[in-house]
Amino acid sequence: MKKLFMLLIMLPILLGSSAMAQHRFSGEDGYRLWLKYDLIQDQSLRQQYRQQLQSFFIASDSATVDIIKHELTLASNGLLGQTVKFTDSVPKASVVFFKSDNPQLAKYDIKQDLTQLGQEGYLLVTVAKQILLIANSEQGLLYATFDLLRQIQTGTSLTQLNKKQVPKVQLRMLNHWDDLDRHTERGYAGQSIFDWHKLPDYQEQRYYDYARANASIGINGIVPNNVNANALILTPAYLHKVKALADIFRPYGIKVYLSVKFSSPHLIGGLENSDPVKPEVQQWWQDKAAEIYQLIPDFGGFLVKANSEGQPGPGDFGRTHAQGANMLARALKPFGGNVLWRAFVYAHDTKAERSLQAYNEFVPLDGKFDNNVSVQVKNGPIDFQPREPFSPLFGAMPHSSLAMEFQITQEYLGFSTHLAYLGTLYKEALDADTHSKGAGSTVAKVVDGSLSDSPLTAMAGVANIGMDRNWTGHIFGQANWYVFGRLAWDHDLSAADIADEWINMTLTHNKNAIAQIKDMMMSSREDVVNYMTPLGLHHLMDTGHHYGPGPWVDNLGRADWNPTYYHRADKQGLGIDRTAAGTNAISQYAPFWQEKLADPATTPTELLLWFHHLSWDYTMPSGKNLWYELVHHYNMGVAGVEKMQQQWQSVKNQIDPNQFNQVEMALGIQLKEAKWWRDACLAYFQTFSQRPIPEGFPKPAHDVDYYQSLQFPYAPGQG
Ligand code: BDP
Repeated sequence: MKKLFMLLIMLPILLGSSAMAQHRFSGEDGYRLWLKYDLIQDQSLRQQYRQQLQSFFIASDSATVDIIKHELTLASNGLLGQTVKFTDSVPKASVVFFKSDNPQLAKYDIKQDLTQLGQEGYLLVTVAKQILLIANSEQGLLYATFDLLRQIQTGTSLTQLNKKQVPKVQLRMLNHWDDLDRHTERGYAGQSIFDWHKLPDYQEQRYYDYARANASIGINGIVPNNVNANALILTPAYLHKVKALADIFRPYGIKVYLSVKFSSPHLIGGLENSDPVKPEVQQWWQDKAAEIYQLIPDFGGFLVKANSEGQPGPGDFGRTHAQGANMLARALKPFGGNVLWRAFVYAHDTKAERSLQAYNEFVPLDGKFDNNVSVQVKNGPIDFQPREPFSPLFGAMPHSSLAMEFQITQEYLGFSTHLAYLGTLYKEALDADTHSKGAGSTVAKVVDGSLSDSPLTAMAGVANIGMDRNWTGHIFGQANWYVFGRLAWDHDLSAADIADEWINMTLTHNKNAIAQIKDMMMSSREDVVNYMTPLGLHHLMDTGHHYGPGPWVDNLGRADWNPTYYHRADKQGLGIDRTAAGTNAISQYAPFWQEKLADPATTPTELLLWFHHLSWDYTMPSGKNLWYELVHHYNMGVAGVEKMQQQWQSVKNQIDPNQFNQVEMALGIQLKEAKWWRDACLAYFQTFSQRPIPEGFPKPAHDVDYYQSLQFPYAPGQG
């Protein structure tokens, strides 16, 4: 009886645990990113690679060479199931690593000017049956190693390699918006990976894995702390922690930079203020630079957010951005450091419409920045919206170095539950033609310096990395980290090809599945644009946390924080007039664009409401009116997510069950939120348009009051 009783008690528990077990998936947790090195399943391919990669010659000994050897060992064991063999004999080796000063290289007929490779470039070539990796530095050889491994991971033939790679941009950087207490501003993948409390003594394995992943895609600089900087980062205790990170990252070719607070001389130096023209302030920064370089001889430099969103800056003393930036640049110059000075500024006491302000402040300073300063410009004139035109600063400062700043973390594109491949966004911005020096003056050419011979070229991405087991929360967030690095290295690569590589290395080798997933990725960002901010709408998100829609918000401390400032919906129509009749933001673009953007008929449809306030009855290129097209676009966004769900189901058998399940759940959230965005925005805009939802489209599930009542006090990543 007692036994039966026990069994009755246990039964639900047993049943419960077996039911739970159904939801536990063993397998890939995503930690290995795109560097999985699982055994190649195609036996003949594996056999071929085993032949071609039998033994390696790599001269010299250093921490970077150790990393190369370790990587080759991991890859050979994993991908080929073959123990790696290093040999001393160049003729006998199947793979030879040559630094360009190696005399044995003379025996090969390499018809290339190796000086062109610079300090980071490399050749990856097959000569007879040998594979040669040639570079001027070990860092170049490390990049070549990862390239070779990428060829193998993606199943590419090694018999006729003939690659010459030189990065197009000098500084390829991740900017972490991580606070010293491990909160990550706009971070959706858990706490910061930088454990400042335990540094310098406790050095997480993650730091090494992070460095390795970055090196594999060519990232060579990181800023571990938030642009909304804490002055404490420059105190000796923290500098020792920074040194520990720099020591770990160095052999991977990664330099550490720091975000600094402009008022540091006052805050931690005890000076009366931080006015950049004061000799004692200049001296303070010079001493600080010397102190840093004593600890970190290859320190990268400073990233500065000044006179923006409440941050201190030279403007506090009536000085210009150039005066502030140059003061820091001169302190770093003797040691080879650089300043990345952000152009994301908009002031509360300025009357000019927000999209005009960065240009108004910076263009008059063109040519006034020292040559170790780069002005770091967000891709669009407002703020990392799902779609923006290119920032008019690109092309308008020919005598300054301009760095591109992209956001990898999806602050405005659904956090870490929405699948939005940003390769297409980055390419759209880089390929945009500024027409500043005639047709073909693309943003990419401004950024890589080829249009104006900038002395310093850089691309920065605001990281989406945190302590989540898979680093980025959403597995597809890894693709955004990946594509950022690949494009910073070579902006001529295509978003589709990079997606292909990433899927192959991360998710599956199955050709049909790759095609499906690539298709999902390539249209995903447009889906987000459609269900959040179609046709050039922007800044419709809710306040503070920026989670979900808030087009009705009109009561914030500053006019230009309100979504109503940007969409200007009224009984007549929708959109902000940035033509000469309105804010005249179009005047900041080259004449080619001014002419096009002045007229809605010649304005790109996807940016119509960015530049024009149009009547609800305005006839769109489709022949339908604006209201219809708006509803249509919001619904296309939702339909896009539904399609992604179907496509994902179709690849189920080709994907690790754990990863499949995670993405499936996230797509479920994405669909719910896409509908939420659509319904909330349309219900709200309908109060102005006074038109019914056109036939064939669903009506919003609730009224505006309902959507307006939703509160999310604990949404992650708040500033
Ligand atoms: C905004 C973010 C804010 C950042 C700011 C910046 O909401 O958290 O501090 O950009 O780039 O988009 O400085």
